[in-house]
Amino acid sequence: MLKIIELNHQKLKSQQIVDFAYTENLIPKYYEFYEQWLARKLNGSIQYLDTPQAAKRQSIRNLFAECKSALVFLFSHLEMKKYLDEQAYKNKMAAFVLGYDGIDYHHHIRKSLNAIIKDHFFYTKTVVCVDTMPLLERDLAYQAGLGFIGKNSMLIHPIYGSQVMIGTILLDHKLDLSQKMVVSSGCGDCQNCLQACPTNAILSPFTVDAAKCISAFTIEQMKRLDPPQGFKSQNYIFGCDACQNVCPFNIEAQKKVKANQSGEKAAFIEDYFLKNELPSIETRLNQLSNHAYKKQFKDSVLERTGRVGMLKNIEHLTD
Ligand code: B12
Ligand code: SF4
Ligand code: SF4
Repeated sequence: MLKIIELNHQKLKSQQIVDFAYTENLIPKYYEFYEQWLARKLNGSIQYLDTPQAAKRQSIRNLFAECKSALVFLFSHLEMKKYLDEQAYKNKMAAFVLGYDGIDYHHHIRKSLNAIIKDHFFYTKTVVCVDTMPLLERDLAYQAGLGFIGKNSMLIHPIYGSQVMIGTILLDHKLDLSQKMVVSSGCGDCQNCLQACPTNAILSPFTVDAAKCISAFTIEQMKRLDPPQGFKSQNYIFGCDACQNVCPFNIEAQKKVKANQSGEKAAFIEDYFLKNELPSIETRLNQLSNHAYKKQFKDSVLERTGRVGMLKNIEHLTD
């Protein structure tokens, strides 16, 4: 199987997969940290994390009873991140929004992993996980040897940095593959991310308070709640990369890639939200119906937030 995937290296690269790893370790190492995080109510208004489903994360078997192993993949949007940094737009968006040709990374990753399943695992039972399953994805990627957990709580690949999304194939049997060594933490004495967070959402190393995080406020909270203090200092209208921008691993990783902007949808989002002044975007959104917005941003991550959610983000920056 490894041979087949190696042969298809170009194919993996074309899907923006920069690394993958195999693991038979189905118990998260830091589940207790997750429980304590919930006990402190650091999930803020993200209710779905704190339900009877939460405990499912104690073992991958709770999610897929026959599971024996996992293949964990990292999908990178670093080239888009470099492109956006070079443009230095006044309005900012997290790079993952535009990074997969402007297509929602859930769709992109699901499609890629389903194609791998069709080629290599069509004979067996599998489960694809991207973001939404009760699975601690960073913990799994860490245990699979794909990187370490930084103080900003990101999974950081030692070469490709943290501008990577995680996608997983769970399998009902073991593969004849070797497992990578766990990567030891590279943070050392660095505190850049804690200092750079505009809203002080990183309370202490590894501990993010979702109630204070710009990413949560702009992506998860559709209602017109008060923004976290410090929100206005950065002009992030969707997502936030501030705690990754200052990370030495990302700065180094960026030096090794070429800036790349690709995809019609990404170009459309860039034109609409990054090349225009906020008040004119606000006017435009106000003149649009919810239905028309959904149609224009179909298949992008902006579809989920909807017109009202985007307007909320922008209004808080312009008022
Ligand atoms: C809820 C959620 C959020 C919340 C809460 C984030 C948080 N830090 O907890 C909000 C909305 C704020 C958020 C924001 C973002 N998110 Co988010 N999010 C999730 C989601 C759905 C669940 C995460 C979760 O359970 N959080 C609770 C905390 C306690 O768990 P955790 O962060 O996984 O942390 C684990 C480890 O850090 C470990 N740990 C704790 N202490 C220590 C100490 C050591 C030494 C070690 C090794 C480990 C360790 O304990 C935890 C349990 O195992 C995951 C997808 C998934 N199913 O896992 C995506 C996910 C974590 N998000 C992702 C991304 C990309 C982001 C953003 C960068 C998006 C953006 N640009 O705007 C920001 C980054 C903010 C930040 N600094 O974390 C990616 C992360 C990829 C990566 N390279 O790490 C994920 C994995 C989605 C994906 N499929 O790729 N997110
Ligand atoms: S994503 Fe932004 S607001 Fe959230 S922890 Fe990182 S820097 Fe702070
Ligand atoms: S900025 Fe520094 S402390 Fe934060 S994750 Fe990167 S290396 Fe670790």
